[in-house]
Amino acid sequence: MQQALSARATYARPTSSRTARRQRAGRSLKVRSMLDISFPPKEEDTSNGVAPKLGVEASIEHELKYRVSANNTDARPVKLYQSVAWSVHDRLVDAFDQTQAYWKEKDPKHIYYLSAEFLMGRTLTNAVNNLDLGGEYAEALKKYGADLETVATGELDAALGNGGLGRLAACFLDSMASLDLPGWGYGIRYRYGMFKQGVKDGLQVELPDYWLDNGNPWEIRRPETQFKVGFYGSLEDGKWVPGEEVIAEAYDVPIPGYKTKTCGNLRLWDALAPEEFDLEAFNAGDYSKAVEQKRRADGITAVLYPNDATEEGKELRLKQQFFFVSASLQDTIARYLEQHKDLAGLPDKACFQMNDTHPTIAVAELMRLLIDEHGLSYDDAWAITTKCVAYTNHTVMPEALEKWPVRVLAKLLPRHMQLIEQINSNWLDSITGHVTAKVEAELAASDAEKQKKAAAAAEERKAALVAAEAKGEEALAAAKKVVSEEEAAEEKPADKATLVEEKLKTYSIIQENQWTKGEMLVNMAYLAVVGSFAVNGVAAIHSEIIKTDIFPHFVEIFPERFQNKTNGVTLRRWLAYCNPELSALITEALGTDEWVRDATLLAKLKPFAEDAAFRARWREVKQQKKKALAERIREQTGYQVSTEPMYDIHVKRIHEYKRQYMNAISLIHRYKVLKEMTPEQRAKAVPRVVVFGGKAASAYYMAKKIVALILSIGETVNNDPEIGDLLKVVFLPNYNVSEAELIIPAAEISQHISTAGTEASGTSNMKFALNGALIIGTLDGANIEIGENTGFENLFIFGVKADEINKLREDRKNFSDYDPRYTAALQMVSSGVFGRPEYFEDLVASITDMNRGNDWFLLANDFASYMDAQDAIDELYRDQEEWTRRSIIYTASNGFFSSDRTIDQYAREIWNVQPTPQP
Ligand code: NBG
Repeated sequence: MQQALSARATYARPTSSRTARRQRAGRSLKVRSMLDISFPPKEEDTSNGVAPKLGVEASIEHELKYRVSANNTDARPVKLYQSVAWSVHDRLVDAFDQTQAYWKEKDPKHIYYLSAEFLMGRTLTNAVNNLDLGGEYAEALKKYGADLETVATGELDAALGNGGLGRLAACFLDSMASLDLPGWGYGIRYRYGMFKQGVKDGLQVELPDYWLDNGNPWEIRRPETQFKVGFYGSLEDGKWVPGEEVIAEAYDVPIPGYKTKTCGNLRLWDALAPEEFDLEAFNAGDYSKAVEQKRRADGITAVLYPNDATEEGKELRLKQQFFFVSASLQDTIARYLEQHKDLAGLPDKACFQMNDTHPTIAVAELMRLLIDEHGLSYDDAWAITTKCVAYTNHTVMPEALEKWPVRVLAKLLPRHMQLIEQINSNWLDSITGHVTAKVEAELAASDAEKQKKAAAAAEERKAALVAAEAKGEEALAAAKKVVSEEEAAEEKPADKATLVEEKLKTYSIIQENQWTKGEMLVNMAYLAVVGSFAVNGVAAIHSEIIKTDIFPHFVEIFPERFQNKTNGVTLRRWLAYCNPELSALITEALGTDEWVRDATLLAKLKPFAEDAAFRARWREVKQQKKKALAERIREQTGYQVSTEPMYDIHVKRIHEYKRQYMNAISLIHRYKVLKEMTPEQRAKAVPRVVVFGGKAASAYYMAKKIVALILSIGETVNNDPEIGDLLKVVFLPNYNVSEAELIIPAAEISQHISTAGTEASGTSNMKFALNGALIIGTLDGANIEIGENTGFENLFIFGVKADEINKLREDRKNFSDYDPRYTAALQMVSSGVFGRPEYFEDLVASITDMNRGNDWFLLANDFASYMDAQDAIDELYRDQEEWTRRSIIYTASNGFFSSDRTIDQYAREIWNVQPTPQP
């Protein structure tokens, strides 16, 4: 049947041939193309132009001449990059084919990581080093007067993700392959990735990201692996007849493990029209109809997360989710059935990890495939589904916990809506006993209380009547009236059935929209919890919060389902490769580079923190990285920044909960203080370069204003001759993985200052810590575990705690304790010190005017303690020896946050997937 794994690569997207068209229109889409059998046996295969047996140097030359068509003497950087990349590609394909063939033979259980996002960044450096070819490539490139680092900058980032969630998925793939775990990622091949962020007239602008423009040497197109995915339509005799169909076509991205033969896979789906071009319509002059199908298919894989503020946007996003989930499940089932007779054993061979709620339609789609396509009974299908599917929650922010209107789901996926109704009704039936018992217990408790009260009231009334009787008939009549009114008003015993019904609603997967009466919603997180065998949060505190605040009633029913898996990052990309200088120093100190694989070895660095000579070398490296960042800042913004000041970094998606705004306000205060200082005082001040980076979602009104405010502060401060090098405020546009690789090693202090209880984990905090940046942060997400590992005394912790938040929010309207520094800074914004006061009006009001915003993220509450922490930072920075000592302690203490550790835990405690290395 399917030959995807052994088939050789196809590089360009071919113009649609008649064969291909017929193939796509055909009923069975799992077509083995004629091409598969015409390949020569593997040993003689030179069909890619280059046999990987060619040495590195020869293969680069070959690619340069034949694939990239550049003359090697005038090889421009991008062309050189392309040739190098293609030569690495060929080596990857070999590793890939061998691994996949081996796994096919051994047939181990696989993990399939379903994710709408994979924020891969660049591939070249990672691939070369994981394949352990760094030395050979460096040598070969000498001929061109180039080094790998420079050549690597010719690559465009694969930005198929928004932020931490997508980058985590990418780190996980690296760790899965490095630990020899049979696993694939599954996602969408977005043609334009995420938008590119530019700055124009002091505002963020969004530009399309044409990341595929120069071709993509890291993917292998699989025209022989296609699946039909349906949408809309109706149910006829219980069977779904879709009203629209597209074809999902696979692209494989090999994922090389670190110094192992194992090469995993990320399979991304592209959408094709069954009939790309309607010649009849074209000939009849209807040109737009002629390409209508293609246009619609293209829309599905065009961009990551289209704005979902409109109904159309919502539908498109759900369409994307279903598209990749359906193709991925069909694909795994097809591969499974190549080797197994019936689907009962699927849970022994496949686990689907749902990365947040985006892929949770998988629960319904797996049910549909098992029942409608493979003839299983509902109960058998449910037993299989709930053994195969696991769910990771990545957020407690209500707006990111997806809820699809029943209306939208029923229109787009009528059969799935029907299945979800059935799943929900079975679920509610299964817990009615539990809920009834709960209601009865509550009633019993409140009844005893009520009976006591009722008896006392009855006694009082009796006494009143007796007293009134003594006063005469009139008084008695009046008293009787009062008594009968009181008795009528007395609380009726609650109706148990109604109470049970009300309570059941809180467990229901389908719920009424609390803001729009009558609108019914499918709560995807609830569907995920009910359909999964394991549910996990991504940091210790977050896993507790999801148990107490998000799913408490589900915890009652299946407490064993809930787990924690604290996030991690790959030390390959985030230390070894992005900071080779520091890595060399670590390796020298430890006498081995084994720490790249076994991060616990970093702990052995601790004694070096006490060694002054080592500290000096540590500082030298930091200085070198600061220099590189300063250069980047100049290129990108035109600002010249010195490398002497403290480098203070705040990079992540722009969000009110992440509180870049609070940092901005603190900088206004810092500016004000510096302005008010005498020259003597200024000479003693601790200078800082403060770097922000991050994208604001295109429709996020406040976030865009926050970006504008930071840019405006920079504009004023950086051009103020009185301030000079004492303070620079820089907004580096288009923060992405490659920028992060440059920024993080240069950081001396990094900010992770979300309102406690809002940041599920954070992962950049781990990267900064491993690169020896100190942390200023709240007791939120993984900051807490970083504090536990590093020693809280080495962090700058401030702010209210997660368990105080609800109360403080309730009290916001009465809040009056505004810090004068906060008020004065905001006053400067309102009075136009940074320009455009009207533009910033709403932003200021959002944290000062309880009628217009309500400071939901508690900036006012935390500001004073934030400033104290900032003062402590300045103070410590004066003592460079102590600062460096701590920096080393950070790197030494945080090996725990290697994604190898995280993935090992997932593999053992959730997936039950075993390492399967090749001999
Ligand atoms: C993000 C959280 C981060 C966390 C990453 C990875 C979403 C929905 N969640 O705190 O905000 O580090 O997931 O787990 O993007």
